Amino acid sequence: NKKAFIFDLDGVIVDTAKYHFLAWQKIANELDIDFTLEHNELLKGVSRVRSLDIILELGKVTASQEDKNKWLIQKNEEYLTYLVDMDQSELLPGVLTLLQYLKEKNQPIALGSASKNARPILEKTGIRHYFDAVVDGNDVTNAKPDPEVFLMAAKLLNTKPEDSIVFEDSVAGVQAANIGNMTSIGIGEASTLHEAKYIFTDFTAIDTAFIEELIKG
Ligand code: B16
Ligand code: MG
Repeated sequence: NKKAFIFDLDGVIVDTAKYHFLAWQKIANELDIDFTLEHNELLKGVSRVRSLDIILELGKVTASQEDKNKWLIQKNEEYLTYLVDMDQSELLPGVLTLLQYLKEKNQPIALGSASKNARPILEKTGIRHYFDAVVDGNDVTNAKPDPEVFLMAAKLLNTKPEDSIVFEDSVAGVQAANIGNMTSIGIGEASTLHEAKYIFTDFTAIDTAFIEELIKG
């Protein structure tokens, strides 16, 4: 069967997770909310709006919609400052090699990201042309762990969910892939991503034999 290779963006293709963290931490500091790297795991793969709610819940802060909107804008403006100088050097190890390999093998490739900033990041890192379909936070209404973003990507590639392979760094994203009946591959720490079918620390740990198995499987 025809396969679909679906990549998450933040934390899988580029290390923007650290920029999201720094931008949120700035807001949290201003609100006197303790926000650590451990708390940040909860935000990975989660939409901007939901991320703010999680931070406010951590600090037991209730806020008006007006304040929330203000902080959401502030957070994104801060985040965007980290993207200004972004180029291909910020691609995570092994990403480009895998994209090139899949292209050579004529495998359909899609992006499935919660981020509304996904498209400019693909352009800046020079990898937009590898993707046959791009689905991001502008296209979906339901955030991960809802599988909507991955199901939409598979559909655009004319591939069945069970023939789709998802690369994810977040717990919510791995759950979304599993709920969507797709093969989940966790990129990161096994202790965090234990719900994934396969787990690798990064793309350099994946060999071509494994990819060939996925293509044939
Ligand atoms: P934005 P992904 C997600 O992207 C991030 O993991 C998450 O931390 C972020 O809050 C979300 O995108 C929304 O991003 O504020 O740029 O719209 O991991 O699904 O590629
Ligand atoms: Mg991610």
